Amino acid sequence: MNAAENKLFDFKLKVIVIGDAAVGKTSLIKNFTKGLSAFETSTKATLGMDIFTVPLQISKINKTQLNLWDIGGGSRFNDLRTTFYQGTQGFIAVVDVTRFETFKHLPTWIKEVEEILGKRIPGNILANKSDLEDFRTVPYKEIENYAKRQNLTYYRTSARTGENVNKSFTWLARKIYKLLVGAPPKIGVS
Ligand SMILES: Nc1nc2c(ncn2[C@@H]2O[C@H](COP(=O)(O)OP(=O)(O)OP(=O)(O)O)[C@@H](O)[C@H]2O)c(=O)[nH]1
Ligand SMILES: [Mg+2]
Repeated sequence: MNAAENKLFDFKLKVIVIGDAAVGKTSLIKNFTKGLSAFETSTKATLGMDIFTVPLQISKINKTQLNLWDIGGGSRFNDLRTTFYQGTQGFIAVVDVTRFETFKHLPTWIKEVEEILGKRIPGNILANKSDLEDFRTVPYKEIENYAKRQNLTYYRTSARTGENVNKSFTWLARKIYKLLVGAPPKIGVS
């Protein structure tokens, strides 16, 4: 990106998308950045990491760009992966509701981010593949309880139907944005 393009945005937000292999991270990002028609039933595993960039209309004053770092979930990227976490301002942790082990591994993913960054950052949990209700093995209540304990927000999503994809991604971007700009001043008479 050259200097002129750099000036186009007042805020650039970095969000990592994490979770086990094949939970649907890339599919969700593609749905968010390219729309429903981008869904593919057969996908290639992400090798290492990919970055997807999208402009967001969060405020009338500031132009914001969201950089989504799509982190390959395959275990062969274990060593490489954490180098991508530096400077991230938020995370989206994805679970595949048809594979219970992907939920079991969720705390490890979230802890890894906190350990690398040395602090808590805003994040949400996506219970993905909600369209595959007949094959669901993870009780939503368990995800909800875990999210509550961790003070995180959780959404049921589907990259296939688009359920809650926009809502969950923009919710996180807004949360990070608000933390960056601070709460707007209260106007009133004291
Ligand atoms: N039915 C359904 N299938 C999905 C959904 N999201 C992803 N998939 C499928 O799940 C498989 C894996 O999707 P990916 O998006 O490549 O998964 P990933 O998490 O990026 O995987 P890695 O890159 O290996 O970490 C593909 O066959 C997708 O079509 C969903 O919401 N519903
Ligand atoms: Mg992927």
